[in-house]
Amino acid sequence: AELRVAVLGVGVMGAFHVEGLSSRVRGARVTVVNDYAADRAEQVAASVPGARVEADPLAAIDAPDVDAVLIASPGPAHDEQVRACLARQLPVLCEKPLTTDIDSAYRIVQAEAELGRQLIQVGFMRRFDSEYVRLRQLVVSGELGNPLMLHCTHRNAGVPATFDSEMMIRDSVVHEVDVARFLLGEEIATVQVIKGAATRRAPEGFNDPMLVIFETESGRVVTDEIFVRTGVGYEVRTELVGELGSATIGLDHNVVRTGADGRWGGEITPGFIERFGAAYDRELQHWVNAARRGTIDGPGSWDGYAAVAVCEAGVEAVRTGERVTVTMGRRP
Ligand code: ISE
Repeated sequence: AELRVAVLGVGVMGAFHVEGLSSRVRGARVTVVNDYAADRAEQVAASVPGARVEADPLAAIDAPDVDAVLIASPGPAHDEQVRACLARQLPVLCEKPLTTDIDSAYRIVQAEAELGRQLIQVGFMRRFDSEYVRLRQLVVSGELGNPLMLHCTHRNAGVPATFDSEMMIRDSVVHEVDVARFLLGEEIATVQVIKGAATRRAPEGFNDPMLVIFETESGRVVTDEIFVRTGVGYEVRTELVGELGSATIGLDHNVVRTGADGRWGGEITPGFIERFGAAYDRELQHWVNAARRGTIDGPGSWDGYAAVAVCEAGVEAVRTGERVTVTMGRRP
């Protein structure tokens, strides 16, 4: 039978997932839509035959016509919604961050472990991007030798005015945290943040861009330039430096090189939907297939928790200017 999905939060990401579940992904359909903005929920539900609005997210999770839940609400809403899904033993795809503080994320890890099976997939879509998959293969095959460093660039054209340094860490850098764990196969041990000069596009007192420096448990170094108000486009690049060579991804996306007026040029993807659209769909299909089989196996609550733990240290590193050690509980 088709997987009947409730989608909580239909902003840019949630609305894209509703479209994906309704058209590009097989084996699922959206039955319930929820958003704190009622008109937004109505508008999205109206675009899907058979979907209805449920004003209360917890009622949406409890609805009889819901087999699985996709959470794309703002980060602070995740904790309660994920726990309600666990209580009903429903498969859930939760957008990053899993939660916005380390204790709630760890409680979720423990609650899921007590159930004895994986129900949560966390929305780290880069693991489903063909270029990141290729990088991981290069690491596993040993072609580049022992990986020594990772250099990441993460730039957004723009973000909402409220997007402060803490959100830059928890909502944006969280992706590089997962990429580093995914590619290197180990935990991150320390975080340091260098602020530098800020763009005039940022509100007074905001630190944008920042350079984040991670050190892994084995001592590998990962750098991440996070710059969310470039006014240029969406640029996500990663270079892996190994003992035998290096590899870079994210240089060109859907690029058409044009020549006119004695100049050549191309376009940069404007945002994450254009850059990672295919990865989001693959992520979603993977989750739907797994939920129908009854065994969720994508990036899970532990990956979500580890990322929250590193981001927590990152937020402290922004505040103190110190190199901060990541504190993590034991994996159940
Ligand atoms: C957003 O929430 C994302 O997840 C994007 O991938 C990231 O590039 C952006 O900075 C975040 O705000």
